[in-house]
Amino acid sequence: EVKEKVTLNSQQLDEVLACYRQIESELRVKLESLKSPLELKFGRPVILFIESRTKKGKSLIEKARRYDWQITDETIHLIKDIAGLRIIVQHVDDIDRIVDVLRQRTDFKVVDEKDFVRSPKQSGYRSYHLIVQYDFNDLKGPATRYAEIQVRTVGQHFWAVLQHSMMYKYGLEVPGHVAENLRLIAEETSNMDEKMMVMRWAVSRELETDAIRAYAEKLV
Ligand code: 0O2
Repeated sequence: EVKEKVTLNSQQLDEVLACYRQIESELRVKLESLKSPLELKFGRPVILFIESRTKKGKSLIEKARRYDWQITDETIHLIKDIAGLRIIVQHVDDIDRIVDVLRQRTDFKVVDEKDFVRSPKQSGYRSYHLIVQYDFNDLKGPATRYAEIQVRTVGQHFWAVLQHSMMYKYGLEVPGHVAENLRLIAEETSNMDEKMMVMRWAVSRELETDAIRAYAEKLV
């Protein structure tokens, strides 16, 4: 029943996924390359690490089924997160810095943005998501494809990794109190992120006002 939705044979699907793995590795090099200049500019490692993945055929087919999509060799490229990359930064205000840098690139183009930092998901999930349009060359020649880049703090990452392994995508019926507690923990994590950022302001002198000094002294 699932297979009927997919009019690609498994060799064609493998070829498509191989192209997205190429895109993943090309974009990864570009994002990794931002680390050194940012560290030099801000005097600290703004980007802690980068993660990336190309969706597995199985999870692509599941996604197509969820949305009731027909997957052909053309429509498969409308799925914009087959190649996904994640930038883990130190502080919440680093997210906007990275997003600004990404918006200015001419080797890919930001075509969509979702700000789950200022508008967290119902689950409590926080991250900044961008869809980029990327021109590249595969064995058949030039092509334009999409990829997703997520930007999040190490605090947001801590929450997302543990929450994901507990519930996300497993289709488990999660008891209401667990979901509610996870949401509260996301809130606490976000408060810690903010306190850490204020501590950085307090020690770095990049922002030095009486209000920040007073706030930093009060925080525990
Ligand atoms: P994985 O394992 O990271 O590859 P959709 O793409 O349709 O599932 P939507 O809302 O259209 O969802 O796209 P969105 O929200 O921009 O991106 C979905 C991705 O965000 C997920 O990718 C996760 O990486 C992440 N995400 C969204 N909500 C949550 C959440 O509640 N908890 C955690 N831990 N991560 C979340 P994938 O491909 O589903 O998963």
